[in-house]
Amino acid sequence: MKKFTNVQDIGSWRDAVKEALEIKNNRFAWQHLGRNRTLLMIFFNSSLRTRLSTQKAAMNLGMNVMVLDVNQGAWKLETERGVIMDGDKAEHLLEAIPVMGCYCDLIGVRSFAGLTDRDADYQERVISQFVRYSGRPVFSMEAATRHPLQSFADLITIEEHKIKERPKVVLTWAPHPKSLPQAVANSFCEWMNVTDYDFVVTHPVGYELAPEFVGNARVEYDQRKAFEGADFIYAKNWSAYSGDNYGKVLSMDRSWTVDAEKMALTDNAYFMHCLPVRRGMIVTDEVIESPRSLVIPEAANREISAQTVIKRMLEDL
Ligand code: AN0
Ligand code: CP
Repeated sequence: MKKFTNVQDIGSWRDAVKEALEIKNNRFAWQHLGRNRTLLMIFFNSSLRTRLSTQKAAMNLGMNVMVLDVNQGAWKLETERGVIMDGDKAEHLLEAIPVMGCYCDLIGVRSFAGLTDRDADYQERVISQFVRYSGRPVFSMEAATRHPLQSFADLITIEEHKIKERPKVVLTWAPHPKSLPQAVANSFCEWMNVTDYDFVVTHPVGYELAPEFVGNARVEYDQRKAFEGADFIYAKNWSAYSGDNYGKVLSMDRSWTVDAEKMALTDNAYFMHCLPVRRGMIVTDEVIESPRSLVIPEAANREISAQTVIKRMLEDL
């Protein structure tokens, strides 16, 4: 594997989950692959899970790991070509990327959407420059429009817990005080849409996601109706995608918070969220602490999704 930025890059999802579960059962069996190999993780944004799980995954494979927090101690990077660099940015990505490529064998990049210029975000300008100019295999640790390591971990978690061949999986918008990217929701849609699950998306009017991500999913504006008979409830906030409202918070309506009364409409569904989560806004304490909450196993599977991707990249070096 030379690149991991979207669901297509993983190939067969069933083979990928099978391989992930083999790795989970024997995570130190491929230590030889990473010997004398170096992973460079580059963060333009904060992280807890991605940072720790990806480093752990690389260490399980015997790799050395270097981490660069671009906003803490590195030169401020210009990302647009053709600008006169007379401001506060001391270095251009077009030099920084090939330089970083010189010091490592694989690169992981986290670079969130800016949420001001929709076209720029949806063209994935930052991660695509890493793919093009680093000379190394590159994987996304959440880019502007997708978070594939998260979605892969979510898929593994659903496969481990489902009791029906075709479970009903519901992605629900939930309120949050800050503008958040659509990346986690987009990516979850993209990964659910390659499975044969019964997949439903529910959100208030105005929070429609990009049609290329929604695909053939059923969109249901009535959250309670969407929850009926569900096997998995996947909560996430995202800011508006549509037109002039791009990146805006249109509503903080707490009637969309996932609570026990709404979970009672489901078929004893599991609750999922990628974390970090705001209690009282996205979900009540009662639901996230209940035995049906999968948030911790889901986070644990981030190590496994990362290890599967890194293993495949090492095998192809
Ligand atoms: C980020 C987001 O919504 O994309 C990261 C989630 C994994 N969340 C926050 O910034 C709170
Ligand atoms: N779920 C996730 O990606 O968490 P972090 O932002 O803490 O890495």
